[in-house]
Amino acid sequence: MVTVDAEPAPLAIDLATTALVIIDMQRDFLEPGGFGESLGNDVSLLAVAVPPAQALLAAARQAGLLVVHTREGHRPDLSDAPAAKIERGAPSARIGAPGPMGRILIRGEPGHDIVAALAPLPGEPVIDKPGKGAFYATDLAEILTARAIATLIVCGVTTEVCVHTTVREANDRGYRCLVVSDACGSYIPAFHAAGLAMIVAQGGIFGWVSDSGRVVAALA
Ligand code: TIU
Repeated sequence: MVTVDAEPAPLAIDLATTALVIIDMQRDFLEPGGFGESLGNDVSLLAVAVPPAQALLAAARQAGLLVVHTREGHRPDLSDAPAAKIERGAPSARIGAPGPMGRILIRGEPGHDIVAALAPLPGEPVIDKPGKGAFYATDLAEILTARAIATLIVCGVTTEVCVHTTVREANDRGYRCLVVSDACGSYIPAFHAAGLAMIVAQGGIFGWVSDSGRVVAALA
């Protein structure tokens, strides 16, 4: 057991039943020419989350935690992409349209890859998800159950979209969620702050929030 300094209160975690879940640190969100930019965002705003996520990933691997990576994306034939999701945005920049990193948000394309700094190691599960939440239409729950995971340390992009949706899903499934603030990022700084505030409000209605320095210190 280790105790992580966090808001709204310190969190005691058993490393044997804790997983690090890194959400969607993909070129499609972090680099120009991908899905994030096609939505009208300044993708450079997410780069700040990479070094803290790298430190967290190294500490988690050193501590022997299960490390799970997720990627948002769709099948090349778009059969798992709802029309309501595809239709949004300019036709030339929609999901499936060609871009400088391949077809936007499509599995197997360069843009769908996780950024090199956070590349998964062989044996680390990579969850391909069609939605914002990592539990929807994936086998994440089965993977966590098989390892008796009870606590999730969560980081990635974007704070208020895929990180938040995943934390909400996980909270309802009974997981303790510890969100690592500086290892998350958003295109909209006010939403990053609000997303984190929502997690810890009301006594920690969705979970706990800490930062990479405090989590790495606890894992060491
Ligand atoms: N648009 C946005 O902020 N996020 C997404 O579409 N997906 C994720 O957060 N991964």
